[in-house]
Amino acid sequence: MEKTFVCIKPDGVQRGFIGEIIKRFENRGLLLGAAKFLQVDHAFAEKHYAEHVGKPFYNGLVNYITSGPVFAMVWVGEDAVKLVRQTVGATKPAEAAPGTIRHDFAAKMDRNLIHASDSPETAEREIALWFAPDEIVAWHNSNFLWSFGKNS
Ligand code: 3AN
Repeated sequence: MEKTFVCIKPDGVQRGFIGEIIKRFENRGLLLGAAKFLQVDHAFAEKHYAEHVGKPFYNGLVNYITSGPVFAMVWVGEDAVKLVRQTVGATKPAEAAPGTIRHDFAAKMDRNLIHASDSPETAEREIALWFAPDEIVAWHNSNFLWSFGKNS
């Protein structure tokens, strides 16, 4: 099953959306694989945002994600990367579809609440950066096949 990385950024934590956001992924049928609440430092944030080095908004991104605690998670399911990106919504909240997290809880890109991996390859890299292998729990809840079962 595909895994993806999700991080509720400092604004999402401060504004009290951890529970709402977890609920949306649970509602989608995805399975929680790992979770932790932590404050990241600049060196760690630079690793996370390595692909954005040199862009004009890079320093702002690092400052933003280090400005308070974050809630990091792994979510599991078939096509988990795509499902999660769809539930998160477009990078710019003004362009995010109604019903998405960024539409429903955010107003501007600099405070877009949440990060989610944009491809399975990125997900692998980000999960390995944020979680040790033994922090990822391999389990299935009893509903898993009601969300990801295949008709035969
Ligand atoms: P997403 O978070 O939707 O995957 P990315 O990975 O393209 O978006 O960008 C990472 C973060 O960088 C975004 N969440 C956004 O806050 C910021 N960002 C992306 N493009 C810009 C831009 N043109 N100007 C300012 N900030 C940006």
